[in-house]
This record gives sequence, structure tokens and C-alpha cells, in this order.
Amino acid sequence: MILDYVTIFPDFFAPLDLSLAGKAADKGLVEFRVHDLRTHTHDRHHRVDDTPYGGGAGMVMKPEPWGEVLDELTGPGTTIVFTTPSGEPFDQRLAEELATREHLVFACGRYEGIDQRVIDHAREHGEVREISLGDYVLNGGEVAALAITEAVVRLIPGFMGNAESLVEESHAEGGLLEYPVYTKPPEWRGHEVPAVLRSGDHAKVAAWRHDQAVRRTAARRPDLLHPSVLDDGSPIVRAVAGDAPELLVLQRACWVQEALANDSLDIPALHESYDDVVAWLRVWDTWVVRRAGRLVGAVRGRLEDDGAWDIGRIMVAPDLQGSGLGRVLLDHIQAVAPERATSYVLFTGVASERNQRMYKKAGFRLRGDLTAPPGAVVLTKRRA
Ligand code: JFE
Repeated sequence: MILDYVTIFPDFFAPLDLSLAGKAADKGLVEFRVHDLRTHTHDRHHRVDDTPYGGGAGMVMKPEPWGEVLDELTGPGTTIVFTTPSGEPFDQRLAEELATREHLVFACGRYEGIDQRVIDHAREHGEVREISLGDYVLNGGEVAALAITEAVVRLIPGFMGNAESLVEESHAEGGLLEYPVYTKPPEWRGHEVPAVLRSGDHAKVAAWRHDQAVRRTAARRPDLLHPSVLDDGSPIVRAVAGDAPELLVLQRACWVQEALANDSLDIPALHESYDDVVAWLRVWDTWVVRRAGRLVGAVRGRLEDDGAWDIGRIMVAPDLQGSGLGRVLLDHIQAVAPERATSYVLFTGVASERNQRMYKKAGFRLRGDLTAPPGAVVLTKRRA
């Protein structure tokens, strides 16, 4: 990949020679080229700016030097990036897209920006992207170009050994911010590493990290959280005995749908009494989600003798079905499976297409070779 930078401050790009991007350049994966816009001026004062048409404060970058530089640098397959506060927001998805390009030209403006005709004209030179680093105002485009470069270059195959791990962790994987991380010593200046991380209980660690990620996300980036998981920061909690009445109501609502979809009333969850629910709550590891105080989702798991983590009773309130909450519950119950669990198993109706689609998407496979109750199918998944 070739990366060109056009600027009136070439010194801004000295960091490109440092460790991160510099290593990629040393490996020949990328080539950085910095160009001083002023070398494309032809007056004694090397002027790159002029007063704005229509009046107003500040200066605007004049088009002629930019025209020359675009003529010189661009060709077929060039993507021209104008960093600007009014561009499309830069994010991990956009970094991944730019990482696929062969040639990026970063046009870094200063003053009040660049004459609009330069951007319009650049479309005749290649693909044009106007990109904002974020909702704040910088003095020019250089810092934004550097940040974009760092995010893009680390995605190039071969960089930092990422060719092996083709699955690059995306920002906010699973829609959550990262959980906090710790290293030695176990106690530092009176602050202790959370005990659960030193417990050796992998299931507990996974559940704790998930909970931390959800709390952080709720506190800092509520926009990332699906409304269905927005309550108080710990959306999925262990069921208590007092949840039984609502669980009974919710499961009846959910399994009436299943009865209709499968044209059968022969479904245990439909016939259970309140006492039945109270009884199974005692022996299944059951988790519930509340939204505004209302129980809107639940799931249960139980370890079988053969090491299978039996997952069941995934239920979502009718108004939230299709919102992704079912998948959140399915992910959660897998994450909290005990260490001894070697596989996951679950049952659903033969005709419950939406359920089956979700389970398959989550890595479960239909098992025609295993016996299921009449009208049901069994799906399993090996534990990673
Ligand atoms: C330029 C400037 C007048 C900005 C209302 C060129 N995310 C992001 N923030 N700031 C930039 C990008 C950026 C990029 C290029 C730039 C800022 N300026 C300064 C002048 C109004 C502005 O925005 C000039």
C-alpha cells in the first residue's frame, strides 16, 4: 500500500518513521510519502491561502496547488482522503475498508479548509472520502490523517503477525466495550486485582468480564447497547425464587407461539404450573433480564452427566422478539457454563425456524443422529 500525505506541515509526519508504522514500512508492506504543498506554488510568497468568497473570518486554501499535486500523485485505483470535521465519522469499519485500498492520498487542510472545488474535482482523479476523526475541531487535517493511518496500517495482512490471526478483533466486539485488564503485582498501592481473576474458575472469569463490559458500555457508551439490554448495567442476572410468577407468565406467552408454529400443544413449557417453575428454578442455573423493572427475557442451563451443558427456556417478551435479546441470552448461558462442560445441547420445535436460524448462526448444528422428543429437534455445539 502506498500512502501519500499532502500538507503544509511535513514535520507532522515524522512519527511515521517510529515503531508502529515504521516497521510496516521496513517490511515493505507500506510506503509513506510526504509532500509539501508549498512546492506546488509559483509565487514569491508560496501562498496556499486566500480570503473566502462571501466574506467571513479566516482564510481558505486556494485550489491551484492542490490541483497540481492531485495531477502528480493520483492514478487509477487511488483513494483520496480529505480529513475534515464535516466528513463521515471514522470508525473500525471504515479502517477495515481503507485497509483494502492500494493507494491512499491524504489531503490535509489548514485554515478554514480547502476550496470546495478541489474536493469536487478530486472525484475525477479517483475515489474521494471526506472523513472526520470525531466530533471535535482540530487545527488541521494532519493529526486526523495520522490517526487514520495507524488504525489502517495495523490491519494490513503481515503487519504485527496479523496474517495468522485473520480474525482481527473489531472495536466493541459483540457490541460491548472491552473489560478492564490487570497484570502483576496482585496488590499495588493498596489496589487489588479482583479476586475472581485469580480464582482459576474460567466460567466465573468469563461471566465477570462480560458483566464488566456491559457496565462500562452502559456507563460510557449507552449508544452501543441495544435498548433490550439497557437497564442498570448488569442486564442479565441470576433468577431468584421471586421471579417464578413472571417466568411462568413469560414462558406461557412464548410457548403458545411455539405451539402455533409447530401445530402441537404437546410442549412441557406450556403445561407447567407455578409449582413446576418454582421447582425447576431450584435445579437449573437460570438467568433473567429486566427492562424498566419488567422481566423481559430468561434462559436456563444445567450440566448433564455426559458433560453437555443443557440450554433451554430461552424466552423473550413478545414486543422484544427479533431485537437480538435471544442471542444475547444464548451467548450468556454459554459463557457461564461450568468448566466441566464439554459441549452445549438444546432442543427446539421442528418448525421453529427463527429459533433454529439463531442457533445455527451461533454455531449449533442440527443432530439428526440424536434422539429428540416428538416434534422437536436437537442441536449441539462443541465448547471452544
Ligand atoms: C481541517 C478548521 C475551521 C475546522 C468547523 C482543515 N475530526 C476533525 N476535527 N477537525 C478536523 C477533523 C479538521 C480536519 C481538517 C481542519 C480540521 N481545519 C480547521 C477550521 C472550521 C473547522 O471545522 C482545517
